[in-house]
Order: sequence, then C-alpha cells, then structure tokens
Amino acid sequence: MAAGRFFLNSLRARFSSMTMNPLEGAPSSRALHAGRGPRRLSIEGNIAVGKSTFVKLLTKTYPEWHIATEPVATWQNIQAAGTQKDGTTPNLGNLLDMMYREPMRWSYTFQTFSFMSRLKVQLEPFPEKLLQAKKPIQIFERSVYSDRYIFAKNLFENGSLSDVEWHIYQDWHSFLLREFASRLSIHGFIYLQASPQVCLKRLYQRAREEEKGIELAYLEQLHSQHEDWLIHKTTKLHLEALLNIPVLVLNVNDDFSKEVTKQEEFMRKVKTFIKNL
Ligand code: UDP
Ligand code: D5M
Ligand code: MG
Repeated sequence: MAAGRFFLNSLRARFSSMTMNPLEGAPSSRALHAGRGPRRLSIEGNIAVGKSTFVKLLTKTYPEWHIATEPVATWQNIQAAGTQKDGTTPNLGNLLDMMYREPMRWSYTFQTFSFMSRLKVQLEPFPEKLLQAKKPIQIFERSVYSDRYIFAKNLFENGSLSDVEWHIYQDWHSFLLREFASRLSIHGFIYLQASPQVCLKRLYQRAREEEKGIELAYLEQLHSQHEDWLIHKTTKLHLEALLNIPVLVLNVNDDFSKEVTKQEEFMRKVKTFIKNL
C-alpha cells in the first residue's frame, strides 16, 4: 500500500517536473514539447461547431484519456459562497444569459469568471488514471488561450469591452499565465473548422436558451478570430511560443455525429497528430 503510494507520488513528481516548460521566453516549440509527460491538447472551434460531440467521441474511443469538458453549467448557475441554514446554496444568476442580454454590462465579468473556471480546470492535478497510463493524454474543451484570443479580443473589437477593461484584462491574463506557465502547457490544438452558417444551424438545433439571440454576424466574427489565430497566425499573441504549438485542422462542415466512417477518420488523425507531438 505504502509502496504503491510512493510509486504514484514519484510518478507525480516525474510528470510535474516533465511539464516544467516555462512558456515565457521559450525559444521554440522543442522547448515547449520537451519531456515525456502527459500530452495536453485543447479542442477549439466556433460556438456549436461540434466540440462537445467530438469530445464525447474521443471519450468513447479512448477511455484511458482524461477529458475535461467546458464548464458551461458553472456559468449558467452562479452559486453563492457557503450554504444557507437549510443546507441549500443560493443561485445568484445565470451569467451566460446576463452576458448575452447585456453585453456591455456583463462581458468583463464573464471574462473574469470563465477565465478562472478554465484556469482551475487546467491546473487540476493529473488524475490517477493518467499517472498510470503508458502514454497519458489530457484533452480540454477550449482553453485559457481561446478565452483571450477568441472571445475577449472579439468582445473588445465589437465594443462590448471598453479600452480600460481590455487593458486590465490583458494585464492580469498575461501575469497569471506567466505565474502558472509551468502548469499550463498545451502541446497541441485541434481546431474544428466549419462555416458560420453550419454553426448557426447547429446552434439552433441545440437550442440552448441563452443563445437564442445569437446572430450569424457574431458567429462570423468568432470564425474570423479562429482563422486569424490558428490558420493565418496573424493574431498578436502575448507569448511568441504559442505560435509554435502545432494545430490539427479538421473540417467538420459535413455532419459527423452519426457518420461512423468520418468519425473513424477523425480519430485516426487525432491519434497520428498526438503521436508526433
Ligand atoms: N451536431 C450535429 N452534427 C455534427 C456535430 C454536432 O448535428 O456533426 C449537433 C449536436 O448534436 C448539437 C449541436 O450540433 O445539437 C452543437 O454541437 P455541440 O454541442 O457538440 O457543439 P459545441 O458548442 O460544443 O462546439
Ligand atoms: O460555448 C459555450 C458558450 O459559452 C457559448 O455560448 C459561447 C460562450 N463562451 C465561452 N467562452 C466564452 C468567453 N470567454 N466569452 C464569451 N463567451 C464565451 P460552446 O461553443 O457552445 O461550447
Ligand atoms: Mg460544448
């Protein structure tokens, strides 16, 4: 028992030292990808493109991998700290809904909360099953990087964040990412790419209440942000090293939710991509 714990602790120590990749100032992707610790990837893509559907497929195909879904439910139900006398936790509101209803008022608040929730997810210690895996893989649905280079940037550009808010946001975002650099490394991005029209159709199909007012123009803005960041590489990044992270682009314009052949093709591509990281 004690020996088992010692074994797990030493594995943990090995992995944490192997993921010590100071992102800040790293000269190339080699430095970022050095070591043989867990490979950590983030699935990126427009709203309703099919990330959660893709993540479910990964979970089914590779049950030994650790998959972290986007904490949307946390944003939809802000819980007060502590519990009431009757044991309940008061619900303070639905921040996702508040942001879509009043973007000028709530976008900055939303960015602080979504960033914190993603940071917590990305900082969680490696689960036991990863420590024991021969080739440990961790997958996140979006990342602290898409929060900034897709959403916050776009909300600033469309006027929902003021100059002052955007400046303050970038200041603390850069600071915290620098402070936690060694524990936030991402080795690859999987970009699910589809036209804004396809995303809008899927968004209507999913019918999430808070998103009913989303228009094509908003999905077009987010599409351009993804293309600039992950394809054209024209987005100005706070860390040069981020530019060197490999990107696997999968075209998901055709429905893959029930197409087994397509799903198998995607799973093969992901496997090969990760093998080369
Ligand atoms: N969906 C689909 N075909 C696909 C991928 C997704 O019909 O190839 C549907 C899915 O069932 C859901 C909606 O599109 O109703 C949005 O998908 P998901 O929640 O996975 O998107 P996300 O917002 O996570 O990217
Ligand atoms: O994304 C979940 C929902 O949350 C979708 O409506 C987009 C929104 N979202 C996610 N992150 C952010 C940030 N940082 N700012 C603003 N809006 C955000 P989905 O693509 O449906 O999984
Ligand atoms: Mg999702």
